[in-house]
Amino acid sequence: MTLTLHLAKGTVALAPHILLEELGVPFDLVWIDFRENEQHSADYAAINPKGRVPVLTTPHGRLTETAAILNFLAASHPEAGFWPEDPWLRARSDEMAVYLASTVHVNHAHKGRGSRWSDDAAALESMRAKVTENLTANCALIEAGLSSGLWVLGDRFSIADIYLFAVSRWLQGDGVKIADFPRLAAHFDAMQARPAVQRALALHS
Ligand SMILES: N[C@@H](CCC(=O)N[C@@H](CS)C(=O)NCC(=O)O)C(=O)O
Repeated sequence: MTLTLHLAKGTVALAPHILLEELGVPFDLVWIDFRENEQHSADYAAINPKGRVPVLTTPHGRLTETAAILNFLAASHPEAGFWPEDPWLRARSDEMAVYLASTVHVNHAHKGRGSRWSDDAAALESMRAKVTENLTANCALIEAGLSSGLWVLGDRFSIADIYLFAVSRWLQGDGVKIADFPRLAAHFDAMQARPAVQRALALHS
């Protein structure tokens, strides 16, 4: 049984897609059409009751949550070295992943997915109004954390870089100028230059 990734364009599911390309393992893609709200269809609920992407179907079963999927894939292919064995480096990679999942992604969602938190039009507008400010503050912290080298772990490429890139692609649309964060901008450019990233991106335009 090969791996199957359920994904949608412009989403965080780009991260596991890139990792599958980086690893060079066989995989299938199943695209979910957000314009048709397919993520909330009954058929998709049978695949992921959370109504979100990504989902990775593996020989063990289905897995949700970007960080868990990245960890699983990277740990299943230790030869690639994308999730270091060293406990400190592994924790630093997780530190970035957890920050992206729990804080940055959630701040981004306040622009287009505010109805998760409120039905009140004024509250939705108020949430949207904070998005650029919140993400700018998040980027300042990430920028400071990139001080030891090009990658999140300094000179070592890891799954944290893939995750950071997928989230960084939202910045422009959220009103954040990545050029104001030179290390983050250099990270973005370096990611875009990777052949595996280009192969994945070609399907997301
Ligand atoms: N915590 C989840 C969040 C996944 C998530 O929110 N994905 C978004 C796309 S970026 C989604 O599927 N949204 C669909 C919706 O809210 O209807 C993860 O990190 O994988």
